[in-house]
Parts: sequence; structure tokens; C-alpha cells
Amino acid sequence: MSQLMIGNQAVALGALDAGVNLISSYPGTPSTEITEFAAKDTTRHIEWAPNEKVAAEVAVGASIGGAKAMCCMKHVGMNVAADPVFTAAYTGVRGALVIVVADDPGMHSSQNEQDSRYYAISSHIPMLEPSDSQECYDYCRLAFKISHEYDTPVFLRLTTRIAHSQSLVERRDADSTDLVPYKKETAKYTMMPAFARPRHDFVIKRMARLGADCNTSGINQMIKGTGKLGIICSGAVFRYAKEAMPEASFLKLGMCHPLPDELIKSFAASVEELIIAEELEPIVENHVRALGIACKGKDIFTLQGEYSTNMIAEALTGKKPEFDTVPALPARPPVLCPGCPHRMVFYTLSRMGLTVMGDIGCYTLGAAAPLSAIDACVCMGASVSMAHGLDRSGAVDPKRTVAVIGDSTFLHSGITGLLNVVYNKGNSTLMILDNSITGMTGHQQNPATGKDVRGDEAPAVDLEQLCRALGVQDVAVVDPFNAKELKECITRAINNPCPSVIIARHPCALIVKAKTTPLKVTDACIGCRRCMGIACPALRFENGKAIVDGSLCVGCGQCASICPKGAIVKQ
Ligand SMILES: Cc1ncc(C[n+]2csc(CCOP(=O)(O)OP(=O)(O)O)c2C)c(N)n1
Repeated sequence: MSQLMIGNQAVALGALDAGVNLISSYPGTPSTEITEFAAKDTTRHIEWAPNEKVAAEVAVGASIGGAKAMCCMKHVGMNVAADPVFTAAYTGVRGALVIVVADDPGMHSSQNEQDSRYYAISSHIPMLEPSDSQECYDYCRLAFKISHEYDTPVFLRLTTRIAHSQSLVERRDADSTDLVPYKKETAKYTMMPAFARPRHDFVIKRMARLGADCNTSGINQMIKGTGKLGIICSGAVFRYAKEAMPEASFLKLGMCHPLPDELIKSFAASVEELIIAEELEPIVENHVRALGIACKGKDIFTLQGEYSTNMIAEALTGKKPEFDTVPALPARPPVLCPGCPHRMVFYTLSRMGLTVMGDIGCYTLGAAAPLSAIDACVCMGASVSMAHGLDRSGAVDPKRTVAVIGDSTFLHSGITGLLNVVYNKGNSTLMILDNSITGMTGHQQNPATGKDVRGDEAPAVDLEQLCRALGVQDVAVVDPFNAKELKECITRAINNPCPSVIIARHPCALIVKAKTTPLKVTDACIGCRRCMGIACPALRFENGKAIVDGSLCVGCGQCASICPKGAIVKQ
């Protein structure tokens, strides 16, 4: 029986039905739900790793052991995992290894729009790309098969639209979870120059074999149209293009690396005009041109954002499509939730006029007005290293600079930055905003929360002791709801001529289970608007006075603590 499900659930079921033994991942939108869905099956080993490099290494180890292993991440996670993955291309696998990478064209929840297909090309790893949930399921199973048969890791590339939209999935009989018995093969799995050179040779021959086989394996499909217009595409773009130009011929690529040269040549010869429609980079287009085939691609399509049926129809016909129906919706910029403990930190930093190196998490929203507290934010873990660089460059006064990072992000890649500050005699101040969860990606556990991927008890790292062990002598813990103490703590730390860590600890508003009473504004309000400066969605200003929206307010009292007239009180 078919079931309606999102692509991520289909990938999880595909892995389980392929007989996966182990999944190790780090959360990242739009890939997170794969591991969460899979973890519902308690018969397999499934875990959250502290970062993508560790996740990939765990999966590589398992696959060398003879297991079917998988790891999942968002596109920027591949930057972190790249080191083990590139060399795992050389070692190959004993069992199987599937690496799911979810790209985010349009940056729905990412800091850039990188195209993971380049990773497949440069690491010499084959990459499959599904175009709906059924293919997410089928291709995931196929990826395990290809991995074992060709002795290679295999990428499964998703995009946000495929990961998060729903279509029907029919499951098939499951494969066994039996392990391939382990065998010591030092020269295959120990990559030092003398052993790696023959493996590089193997990799090149393996890719040539895959490149030849993908012309006939059925993963890439030719769909005949009138023969006038031919479109080469994959993933979500195939669905848009098929709807926009139903008469066209299609070469639908299920494998986006390596590309099927013979199929491309015969497809090109069968149509009058060849179009390459692909989101992000002109990868297929460049390949087709290198084959000496004329085509149109990025000369009519953009490098940026998500494509759509209408956008493709307009680019190919020059006319605005009649079936354009979706009205422009009002913008809804993301905001920190009511009761979010990060709010007071940014209000305080902003009022103190400090230079703030930010990091990736819910707390990146501290950059938005009216908090406007963050000066820069680049990637996970960068805040503390950037603050050190800024301090050491002499460009700013270290006494006026702090770095902020979340608990999950600190454990992901902030630890080494802090170690660097200590080692190189810096005196940065790092604030770890410990809300006891990985909030941004939807509440995943991490090594500091005391729970594992299934919510079962796990050892919790002690952040204070960890920072002390790295050599930070000035470590303080403060509740950010206590505005006075928070400010005193920051003032002391930035004036301290040594590295300081402030752990601002208060649980995420969405995991606090206690019943709360909303606040209200009394007649004592003088309309000074100070409370509006904390950017709480539960507060608005009307007719010269602040108003609390009781349906949103969680009664955290952060606004009350800064009201000069004590006009915000419990109901
Ligand atoms: C390399 C990389 N992996 C994953 C992500 C997705 N991601 C964004 S923020 C974040 C963690 C946020 O958790 P935390 O640091 O605890 O802060 P919170 O959101 O709870 O405030 C993750 C996993 C990313 N942006 N980059």
C-alpha cells in the first residue's frame, strides 16, 4: 500500500529497508528528519554525532567493518565532513556507505547556496538525485547497492523541495541486515602514499566503469516528446520543467555524477534545441558543452534560488504563464520566540555597544533590528576564532569584543577555537548561550543535554569543566533572565586580561513545560518604548502604550525587568 510522506521520511525508510546497520548524522535543515525518522526503529544503531566530520568518520568505520552505514547532513555540513569523505573515496567500503547531502537553493535556512554536486565531482564519488519521495526511497536503496557493488561511498543529493514535500511511496521487501564479515586489508584501508597511489588508480577506473554503466542502467531516463525541444534536468527541476513544457522531450538524470555521455549525445541528436535546466551551478551545462554540444542553460536561467514551473515556462516561452496563481505573501521575518533566553543577552550586548562575533543558531537572530547586536556571522564555530582574529589584528579593542555561540555549536566546532585563544595568549570573551538543546534545527539532543537521539539518558558533558580543561581560568555561569547580573558578568569578563567564558544558561522557551501566566501592562506605562527594544513578538505598541498579547506571552518577565516604571506585571 502506498503512503504519503516527505522525501526525508522516504530516505529513512529506504535506508531501513536496504538493511542499514548504522546511521550517524549531525542535524541541519533540510536533512534533519531523516535521522529522526530512522531512529524510531530501535533495532539499528542510530546516533547524533557532535559534527558532520565525526558522523562521516563513524559511518566510514562501520562500512569498513562490513556494515551498511549512512550519514546525513545539510550542504554546509559537507564542508566539515570533506576530509574523511574524500579519502573514503579511495578506501572504498566493505559493507556500504551512503552519504546524504541536502542542498538548500533559495537559502530557506542556510547561510549560502553551495552546490554539492561539485563535491561528487572533486571526490570522485557517484551521486544520485531523486525527484520525488518514491525516488527518495528507491534511490536510497539503490545507493546502498551501488556502494557495495562498486566498492565506493555514494552520495544521495536532496534539495529542500524534495526533502520536505510529500508524495506517495510504495515500499518493497526489505534486504537483510547481515554484516559482511570483517577482514583485515591494510593496504586497502590505510591511506598513506604507497597504499593510496594504487587506490587512486582504482578510483579512476571505478568512475570510468560507473560512467559507462549509467548510460544503460536505467537510472537516467529518456522521455520522448515532439522532438522540438529537449530538456536535460534532475530532481525538483524535472517536475517543474515537465509541468511547464509537457510536449518537450526529457533526459531525466537520476545520477548527476558521473554523467551519461552516450545518452546525452543521442538525446541531443534527437531534438532540435537543447536546454539544460538546473538549479545553482551550471554543472551539467558545462559538461554538455565540453562534449561539443550546443545548448542553452545559464544564459536563460539564474544561478540563484529555487526554480519553479512558472519561472521555467517564462524562460522558455518568453511569456508570463497563465497558470500563475500564488499571490505574493507578506514577508514574515523570523524572530526569537517569546520567552527565548537569548533575547536579554543581545539586548544587553547591544546597549553596551560591544562588537559581537556571532555564530549559527537561533541566536543569529540577535543580528536583526531592533536588537542589532551582531557584527558578523560566517559559519558554525567561527565566532570565537573570529573574535580572536579581530582582537589580535588590533582593529578593535578586545575589551569591547565578545563572541557568542550556542551549546550545540560550541560542541560542534567551537571547542578548538577556544583552545586556540588560550594557546595563543588571547583574551577574548566567549558567551556560550546554553539553552540545553539544538534549538534552530528543531530540538535535537547534543552531548551537553544528557539525552541521545531517542531521548534516552546519555552522559552530559560539563561545559564549565570542559572550558577549564581547555585552559580558561575565568569561567562564569549566569541566568540571562537576571539582566543585572548578566551585565555585571559581561563587564567583568571583558575587562579581565585573560580568556573568559560566560555560560548564559536558561532552557529554550519551547522545552520549558511549566505552565505560565501572561503579563499585562498597567497604567503606569509612560510609552517610553524601552520594552520594544527586546523584540518580543508578544509585545506591541498602540496609542502611545505597550500592550502584551496574552496569547503569545509566556510570562518570562524579560520585558518587565527593563521597564523603568515597573508597568509590566503578572496578570
Ligand atoms: C556545518 C553546519 N551544520 C549544521 C548546520 C545547521 N545548524 C544551524 S544552527 C545549528 C545548531 C544550533 O544549535 P545551538 O548552537 O545549540 O543554538 P540554538 O539554536 O539552540 O540557539 C545547526 C545544527 C549548519 N548551519 N552548519
